[in-house]
Amino acid sequence: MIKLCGFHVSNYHNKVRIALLEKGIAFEEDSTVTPSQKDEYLALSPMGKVPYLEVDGTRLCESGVILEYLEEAYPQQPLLPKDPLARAKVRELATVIELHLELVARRLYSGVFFGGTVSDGTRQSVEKDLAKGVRALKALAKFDPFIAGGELTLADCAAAAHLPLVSLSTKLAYGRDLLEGIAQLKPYLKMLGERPAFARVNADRKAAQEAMAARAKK
Ligand SMILES: N[C@@H](CCC(=O)N[C@@H](CS)C(=O)NCC(=O)O)C(=O)O
Repeated sequence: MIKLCGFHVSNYHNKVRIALLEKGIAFEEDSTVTPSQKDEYLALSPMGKVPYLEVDGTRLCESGVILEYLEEAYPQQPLLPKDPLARAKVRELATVIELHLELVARRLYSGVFFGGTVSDGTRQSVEKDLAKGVRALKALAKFDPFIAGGELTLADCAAAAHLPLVSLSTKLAYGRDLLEGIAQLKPYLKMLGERPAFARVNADRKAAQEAMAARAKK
C-alpha cells in the first residue's frame, strides 16, 4: 500500500497528491507530517523535507522521483507521453518550473509568508533570476490546452502546485505578480482547477492555510 506523508499547504506534497488522484491510484495519506531537522524525522526523510512516500515499508523522498516512480509502477492514466523526446519535453518544462521559478521564488518565502524580511540583495537577485525562468516558461509552455500540449502531464501537476505560489510571493514582495506577462496562465490554471483532482487539492490547501493562519493569530 502507498502512503503519502506531508501536509496540505506544501506545494511539493500537493504536486504528488494531484498526480496520485489524477492517476486514480489508491493511497493513504498522513497530512500531519511537517519538515524537521530532528534525528527521528531525518531517519524517515533524509533531507528533513516533505513529502515522502511509503511503499510497503520502503520510503521514497523527492517529489520528482516519486512522480517518476508512480509513472513506472502505475502506467494507467499516464502523465508522460509515450515518445521519448516528448517525455523529455515534459520533464524539461517541469524542471524549468521547479528549478528556475519555484526554487528562485522560494528565497522570498520566509520574508513574505513567515514574518521575516526580504533584503534588497535578495529582492534584486530573485527578480533577475525569475526573469530568466519566466522567459524560459514563455518559450516552452504550450497552453494547448495543457502546459505541454494536448495531454495532461506531470508538468501540469508541477505548474498547478508551484506557479500560484510564485505569483503570490512576488505580489507580496514586489507589489506585482512577476508572472503577469504570461497572459495564458490564469485561464489555464482556472481550467486545471475545474478538474476534480486539482479542485480537491486546492480546497484542502485553502482549508489548511486558514487553519494555519488561525493558529498563528492565537
Ligand atoms: N526537492 C524537494 C523539495 C521539497 C520541499 O522543499 N518541501 C518543503 C515544503 S513545501 C520542505 O519540506 N521544506 C523544509 C525544508 O526545506 O527544510 C521535493 O521535490 O520533494
